[in-house]
Amino acid sequence: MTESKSVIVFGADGYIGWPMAMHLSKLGHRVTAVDNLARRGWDVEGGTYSLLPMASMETRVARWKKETGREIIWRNLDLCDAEALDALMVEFMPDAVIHFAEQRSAPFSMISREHAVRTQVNNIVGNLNLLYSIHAIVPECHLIKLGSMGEYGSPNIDIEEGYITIEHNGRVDTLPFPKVPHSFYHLSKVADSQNIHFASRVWGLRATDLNQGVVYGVQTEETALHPELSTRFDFDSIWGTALNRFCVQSAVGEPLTIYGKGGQTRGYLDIRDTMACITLTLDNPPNVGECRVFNQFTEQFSLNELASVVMSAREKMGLSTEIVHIPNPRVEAEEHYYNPKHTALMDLGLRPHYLSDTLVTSVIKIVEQHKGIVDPVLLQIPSVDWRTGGNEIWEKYANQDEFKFNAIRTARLIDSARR
Ligand code: NAD
Ligand code: USQ
Repeated sequence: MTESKSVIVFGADGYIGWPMAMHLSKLGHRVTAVDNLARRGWDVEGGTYSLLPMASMETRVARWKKETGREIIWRNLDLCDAEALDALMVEFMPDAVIHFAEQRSAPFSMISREHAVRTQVNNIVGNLNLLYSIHAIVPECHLIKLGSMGEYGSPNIDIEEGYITIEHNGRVDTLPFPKVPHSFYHLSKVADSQNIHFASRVWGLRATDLNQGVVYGVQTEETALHPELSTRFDFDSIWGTALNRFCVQSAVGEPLTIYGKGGQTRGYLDIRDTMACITLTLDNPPNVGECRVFNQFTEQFSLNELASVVMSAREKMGLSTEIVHIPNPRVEAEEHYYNPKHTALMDLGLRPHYLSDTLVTSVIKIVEQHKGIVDPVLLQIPSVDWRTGGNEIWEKYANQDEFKFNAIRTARLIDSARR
């Protein structure tokens, strides 16, 4: 291990944040775990829940101490509360902060105007507060921020790691890579990236923006120590990723719901590789004023390929699977070029796990053990449609003639533009 650092993990009650806090604690870092438990509230609000039981943060840190003798300090704090954040930074004077604390569901951000606003305010304000606190209190601190591969969208050119050198009208410059994101959630990440880049330029902040692909798996060395250390596993149509949903759908005998043609291609990585990538990033900080961008994923699959990987992993275990293509509730390219670079973390020493192995050795077994608590309604129906966001406004004004006229005209314009 390299030197022991003071590290704050923001979003430490979440799917990735909790295993990360334990992993860094095991490596000997002094870890403070911070979360405002917003995500547990959003679950209550929408009637969703984790397939694996989740202990409270108090129980988790107590169990961690019992199993390992190591301490993780737990704080309930909202990143949007600037005063509380400053006090926390003064108390712990972190060498590095790892920022997972955002609303991370694309469908959630597309439910309504209120959800889009809530997502962007929570994410953009929280991140901006953090930039100010680092600048004022711990200017040497390394910000490790979780962004998303979906910030780039699916352009018809190779995707570079954050920056692209462009020659235009005889002049050349290296600029942030152009971004055409998939949702209002992904757009919040683009805004974060711009704010981080700006803060590095003007204040000399040291930052790594990790454009992460879809993370899968629930078992790390640390979560496996005790059931109370387990992390969450989402499967509903708001929070569950396609891969998680495919694993649960097949376990309960439902077909895998591929939205549209299934050519949508994304980057994927095992949760153990997320731990490794972030640890490598922490051990190799950027220079003062440097805003590094790494594309953090290990394999890429189209949805059709993903479904085939799940199907053949289940076949190896003697289990059957069916697939169905349903109308796509999202607006996205269903057949597209996709070639993002992802060599920076490999160059730092990442040794990837592979999806086909992890499904057989862990995910499918764990899902089979817990499938009894699955509510089939949460599994099947994509309850959010990208095109109808704003329906609540329609409902409010539906009886006013002028509104009806404008809304119908707008809908027709959009429809003809799409054709
Ligand atoms: P998660 O929803 O499980 O965890 C996020 C945590 O942040 C939650 O516990 C939530 O309560 C907390 N949080 C949200 N807003 C907060 C605030 N204002 N103050 C304090 N805490 C707050 O999400 P996750 O899957 O663990 O993702 C972590 C990060 O990684 C997110 O930023 C997400 O966008 C990014 N990411 C995730 C994936 C993935 O596949 N899970 C892929 C790419 C990027
Ligand atoms: N999809 C299906 N069937 C389903 C669910 C989704 O076909 O039952 C499709 C979607 O239409 C989309 C693709 O699967 O084309 C990926 O969707 P997803 O829900 O698996 O993942 P996404 O919405 O992209 O979001 C997840 C995380 C998010 C993270 C992102 C990384 O929830 O936090 O930022 O993955 S990335 O995809 O690289 O942007």
